[in-house]
Amino acid sequence: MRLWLPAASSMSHEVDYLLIALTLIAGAVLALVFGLMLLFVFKYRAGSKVDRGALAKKTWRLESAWTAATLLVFFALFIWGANLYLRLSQPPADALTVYIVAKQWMWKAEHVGGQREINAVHVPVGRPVQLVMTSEDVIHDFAVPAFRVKHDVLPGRYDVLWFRADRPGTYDLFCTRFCGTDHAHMTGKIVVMEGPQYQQWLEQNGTSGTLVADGKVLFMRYGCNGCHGGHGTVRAPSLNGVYGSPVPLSDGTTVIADDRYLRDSILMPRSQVVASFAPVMPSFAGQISEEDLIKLIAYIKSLAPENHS
Ligand code: HEC
Ligand SMILES: [Cu+2]
Repeated sequence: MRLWLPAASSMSHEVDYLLIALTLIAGAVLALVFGLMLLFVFKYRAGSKVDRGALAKKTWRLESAWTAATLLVFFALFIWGANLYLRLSQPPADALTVYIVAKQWMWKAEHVGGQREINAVHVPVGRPVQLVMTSEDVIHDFAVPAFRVKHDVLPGRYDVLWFRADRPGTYDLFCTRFCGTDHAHMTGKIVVMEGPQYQQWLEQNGTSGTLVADGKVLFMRYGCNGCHGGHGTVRAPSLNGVYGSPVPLSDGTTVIADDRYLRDSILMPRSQVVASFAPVMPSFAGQISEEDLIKLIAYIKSLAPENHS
């Protein structure tokens, strides 16, 4: 029997250290409090012959010293935990994107090259991978214990989780949010491969169209190019180079155009209107499936910045 989970990602040891430290400190506090309590219960039990006379004097020095010490220890733990949490929630800029669509009761994965799989995700070793995830029905939760990562997957929005797998192998994927009758069977495998094998896998599973190529077709089919093509009658912002760049909005704020922003722009255009444009873009909510959305977004991401020469 294995007592400790395999550790297969760049963050797994750090998460383990934090967990061990928290357990040890909580254990020490528990032992101290309960130890003293039991000691006094025994020592001052009814009828025992001990001096109950002179009560110890309260000293402010002692009071403030132990209060400050406790505060410091727990504050240090907070900083440690918050720092790790923030790094776990910030995918590196060079991360490879894989799209995940959850539904009762399966995981669908789509790679940028158009490769699709169900209840499995193939990733290369040693490279940061970010999963852009959404659900077609209820709330699910993507959890890979060997990587020490888990994240809720919600309908109607994108949630991002990232990891860097450091050891080739096959690792369990679980849904850890109770999501209906077959929740317990909503499992899968993360297959971590060496670079060359991964390339081979990509080639063998390549389909006719990449996400970008399919997205381009959809961009025409849904009539996006009528406004965003640059020669329509409606004035709409050019989408070239928009991904990853700051977008000034009509309410005076600025957002960085990430996957989430692009998604919201298509489904809820009124929620974030680009500064100096009229809010005339129709909402496509309910008309575009999650899989088509992924393709449209992949296509928009592929549009290179314009040359302002
Ligand atoms: C009727 C014209 C029209 C159509 C059709 C249209 N859009 Fe738009 N779109 C606009 C306008 C105008 C804006 C700027 C105002 C706003 O943000 O709502 C915009 C904004 C956007 C933005 C944000 C751009 C930025 O610079 O931040 C994205 C992304 C986008 N549209 C994608 C699409 C996609 C994908 C489609 C097709 C599914 C589409 N649009 C269809 C008019 C249109
Ligand atoms: Cu689930």
